[in-house]
Amino acid sequence: MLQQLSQLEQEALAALADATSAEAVHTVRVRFLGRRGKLTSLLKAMGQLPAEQRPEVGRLTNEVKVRLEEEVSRRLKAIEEEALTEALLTGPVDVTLPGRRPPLGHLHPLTQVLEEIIAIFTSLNFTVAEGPEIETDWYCFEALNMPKDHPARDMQDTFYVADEVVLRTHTSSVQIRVMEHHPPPVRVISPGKVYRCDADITHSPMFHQVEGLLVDEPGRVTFGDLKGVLELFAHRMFGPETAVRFRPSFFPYTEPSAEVDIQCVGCRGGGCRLCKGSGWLEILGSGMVDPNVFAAVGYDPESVVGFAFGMGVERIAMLKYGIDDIRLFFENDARFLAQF
Ligand code: 2NM
Repeated sequence: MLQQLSQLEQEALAALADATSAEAVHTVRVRFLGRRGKLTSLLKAMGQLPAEQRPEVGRLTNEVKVRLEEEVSRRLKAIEEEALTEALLTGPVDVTLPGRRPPLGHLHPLTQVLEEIIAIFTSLNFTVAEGPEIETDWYCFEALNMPKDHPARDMQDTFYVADEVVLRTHTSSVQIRVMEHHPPPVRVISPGKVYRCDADITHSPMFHQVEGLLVDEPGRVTFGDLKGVLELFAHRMFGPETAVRFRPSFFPYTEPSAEVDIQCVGCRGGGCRLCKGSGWLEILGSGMVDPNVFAAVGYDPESVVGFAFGMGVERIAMLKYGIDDIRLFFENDARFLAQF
């Protein structure tokens, strides 16, 4: 009887070891431990044993039963783990792949270019001034040598908030405010949003400008200083090998006035679609501040000299990165923005 019991245990353990699925384990369990299983039959046969042997055999049979139940649980657990590992390694999920990093944002390309422009001028000891985006006619036009009947006002397609109140068309208005409150010397740039009633692939009704102003005593500021500062700016922004030229122009608030061109970044001067065949790209406007502007802010036009300049941040960014449509900056398409 005891030998039969031991044989039965070995047989059951071997069958469990061979069982590779949960169903197979269950079949083995029923075969040995079920109500009509082999172990149960053996227990029933115990009735034929001499009474003094029964407790000992009963105890051993029970021990075998417990051991086999434990082995059944172990096998089921092992099979489940194997199946999971197999599923993870061969299924649609590759657990050996590195995790996905959450996407990190960064500054908007216009903010990056704006900060770069500001860094160049602050390195030359210009300070930064800001002012209101809603301006009076005086700060936006009148003080800048553009009286009501001045043809230059037609050049500005202005958003009117009320009679005499406008969305600023340039940040020169900030420099008028600076000069009103500070005697010379003045060395300031004014970055910020400006508004013009205009919209196509190179014009947005809202865009960003940086204007600059330097005022000092006569003899301490010349057109040569203007050229030096703006050439340095162009070289830092577009590379030291970039050719720069000054071309005569007109602005109501400067005399003489000049537009600054750089050698085309698309063709290096040979002529292409970007520069419309000229080999040059306009990057900003500039000039020596008109005495009428100094008079308007209460400076003595005879005892101060200054230069000023203004640029569009979008235009600089478009030229620097070869972007052909200004609207890309404002559509917030992450596929565009992520490139900068
Ligand atoms: C430009 C071109 C030339 C300019 C003038 C002034 C001020 F307030 F001092 F008169 N600020 N900015 C200026 C001069 C702006 O932008 C194309």
